[in-house]
Amino acid sequence: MVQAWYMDGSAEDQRKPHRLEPDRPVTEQQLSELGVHAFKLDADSYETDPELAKIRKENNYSWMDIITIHKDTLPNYEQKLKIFYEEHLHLDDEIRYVLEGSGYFDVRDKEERWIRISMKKGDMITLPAGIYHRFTLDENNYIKAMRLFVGEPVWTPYNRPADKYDARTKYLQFLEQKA
Ligand code: KMT
Ligand code: NI
Repeated sequence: MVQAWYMDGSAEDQRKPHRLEPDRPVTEQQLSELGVHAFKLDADSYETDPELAKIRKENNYSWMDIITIHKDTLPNYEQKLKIFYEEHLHLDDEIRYVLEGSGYFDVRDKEERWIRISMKKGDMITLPAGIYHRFTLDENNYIKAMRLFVGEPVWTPYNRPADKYDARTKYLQFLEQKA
């Protein structure tokens, strides 16, 4: 099961865990109420894994690439990390599958509190269109992840505030109907 927890408010290094004290863990059930879904797959066999093939087929994740985030491999590393950590949303789902290394996806809950999701090798996550979120490396400073998309990818992040978009309105309606 993916590990997730409420964050503290400290401005310390974003790569640190920032666990609230006392600890407030977040379950996969709580994440799914926010429209966030986490799965575990066998990352060593991603090239031939029938489970991954099934997920891609059932969800029309026709497009994929692999991104390696490390200071020696990613062009404009520092700048990209800054962009990833700006609170933003997308007009489409964000789907990531960790093949190596690790990192954190932070998502806002219904009361706008930050939840930190620890993503390690084998973890797949789907963030719904319209959810405010951000990404950071952790203290290992390395992640290799598959990015999946339905059709031709559009990566545009809309930094908060981005409330005028249809994807945001729809996401808020989804939360309402869950409440
Ligand atoms: C994103 O959109 O925030 C990213 O692609 C982050 C890196 S994927 C682990
Ligand atoms: Ni994003």
